[in-house]
Parts: sequence; structure tokens; C-alpha cells
Amino acid sequence: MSELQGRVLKNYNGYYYVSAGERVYTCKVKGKMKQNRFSLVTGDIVSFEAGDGDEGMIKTVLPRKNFLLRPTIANLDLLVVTFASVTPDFSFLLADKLLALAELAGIPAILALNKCDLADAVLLDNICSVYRPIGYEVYCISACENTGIDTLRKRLEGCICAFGGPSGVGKSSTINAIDPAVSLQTGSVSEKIGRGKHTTRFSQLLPFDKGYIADTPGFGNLLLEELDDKTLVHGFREFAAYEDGCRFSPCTHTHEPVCGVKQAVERGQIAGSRYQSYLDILQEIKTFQEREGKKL
Ligand SMILES: Nc1nc2c(ncn2[C@@H]2O[C@H](COP(=O)(O)OP(=O)(O)OP(=O)(O)O)[C@@H](O)[C@H]2O)c(=O)[nH]1
Ligand SMILES: [Mg+2]
Ligand SMILES: [Zn+2]
Repeated sequence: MSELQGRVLKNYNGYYYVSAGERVYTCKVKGKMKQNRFSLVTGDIVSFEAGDGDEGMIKTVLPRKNFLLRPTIANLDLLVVTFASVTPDFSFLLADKLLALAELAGIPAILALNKCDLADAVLLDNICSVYRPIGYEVYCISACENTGIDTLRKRLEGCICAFGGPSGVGKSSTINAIDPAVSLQTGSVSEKIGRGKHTTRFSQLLPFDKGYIADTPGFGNLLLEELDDKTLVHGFREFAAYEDGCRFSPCTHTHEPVCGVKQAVERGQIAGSRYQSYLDILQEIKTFQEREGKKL
């Protein structure tokens, strides 16, 4: 028996696959850790007891650098917020939600805009013009036609990154294009409802360059259990610069009469879609909290 440290690559069929040195160990966990749903997730660094073969028993989880609930993963250097420009249609609201979650978790995020082969240039320009001025890198790509893939690949070298986004946007297809050594399963988008079919079922880290790329299951809508109305504003990085103009502190930037953020929206300094996302998410959080409150 020896004690080793390693990184959880995936949790599958009740086993955790832990990479340590050149090997991947198939591990179980001690009973206590099983009780908490998120006590052990993909990306965690663990110490475990290794037997003679490739099996092990996980004893402890090391402190996390960061953690995301959706997709469920720990210790990322970068989140690749992935959307299709069309099929399924780009959603400013969902993109802003995911970007806010990354921002609040302290995880750098970039935007990968896939299926550019299907989109018109005006739409792409429109999306880029919202995110680039506030410091988000936007990569317009087509996994199918291999457009923009080399540039994105270079950006990911040496990083521990995850692709996150709705089902059917092409996360798995893009990872396949980036790394010819992998061939992840991909699925079609339903013509009727324009959504993906949840082809990827679990998160897994795949070795890439000197780091890892994680493929993750797509989501329909995002749960808001990790968002809070008081801190949401910190998920919108460009708002802070205008808060000096708010008469009240704290200001929710909604109904207050003199508000620097609202003024910046009127002047076109903050994109209208970003402010609208902020309002919509705030409303969703309130509805969610009321529902939860009633349950108690
Ligand atoms: N036209 C076009 N289609 C694409 C592109 N990339 C992926 N697709 C198609 O989009 C569909 C969904 O691709 P997936 O890679 O399975 O999407 P995903 O994001 O991994 O979906 P989930 O695993 O369900 O979350 C497939 O039919 C792909 O062939 C692209 O660049 N252009
Ligand atoms: Mg997939
Ligand atoms: Zn304000």
C-alpha cells in the first residue's frame, strides 16, 4: 500500500478515475464522503491509497482552487463558455448567466461561438461587439469546417479548461476538432424544438498538451441555487466602473432614481442586452427564493 495524490478525471459507474503519474487508478471512496453530493467532483485533487494493481481508495480531497456547480467541476484555469451562433440559437441571457457564474467563482472565461458556418456575419458582429469591449475573448469557430480551431487550440495549451454550455451547441464536436486523439460521441439537434439531445452524460477531463480539456454535459436551463441577489452584480464585470454614479449604496440598479449603471445603459456604455440579462436573472433569483421560502 502506498499513499498517492492525483486528479479526478471522471466519476463513472460508481468509480472515480484518478490520474497520478503515468497511471489512471480506479478508485472508490470512504463512506463519509459519499454523503455529500458535491464533496468529490471531476477536477478534484485527492490523496488515495493505492494497492498493487490500478485500484485505490480515496481518503481525502485537497482544498479547491475554485468550484463550479454547472457544469460540476473543480480546479479550472479556464472555462470555455460554448454556444452555437444558431441551431440552437444564441441566447444572451444564458451566456450572461454562465459568464456570471464563472466570474463569481473566480474562474477566467472565454466565449467560443460555434457553428459559424451557419450564421450570418451581422449576428456574429453583434455578439462580438457586446463581449469583446468588456474583456471577454470571443472565438468564432466551426467545428465542422475546422474554422478558427487552430487559434482556440493554441489558447488552451497548458490549461486545465472545461467546455460548458447548452446541449447541442457542439462542445464535444469542438473538442474532437481540437484534439484528433479523441473521438467523443456527438448527437444531433432536434429539428422540432431546436435543442440538443443531452448526448454527453458526465464530465471528464481529457489529457491535452500539458493540461486537460473537460467535456461536460449540456444543460437546458441553469439552476440558480448558487446565485444570490446581493452578489449577482459582481458577475457583471463592466457594471462596477459606473457605480460611483449611484446615489444609494448599495444600489440594486433597478428602481433607484439616480443610478450610474442605468445611466451608462442609456448612454450606450453598457450593452442593453447585458443589463436586461441582469434584470432577468435578478427576477429569476427572486422567484426561486420565494418558492424555496414557501417550502420551508
Ligand atoms: N453546422 C454545424 N454543425 C455543428 C458544428 N459543430 C457541431 N455541430 C453539430 O451539432 C450537433 C451537436 O453537437 P455535439 O458536439 O454533440 O454538441 P454538445 O454541445 O456536445 O451536446 P451535448 O453533449 O448534448 O451537451 C451535432 O449534430 C454536430 O454535428 C458546426 O461547427 N457547424
Ligand atoms: Mg457533448
Ligand atoms: Zn445603481
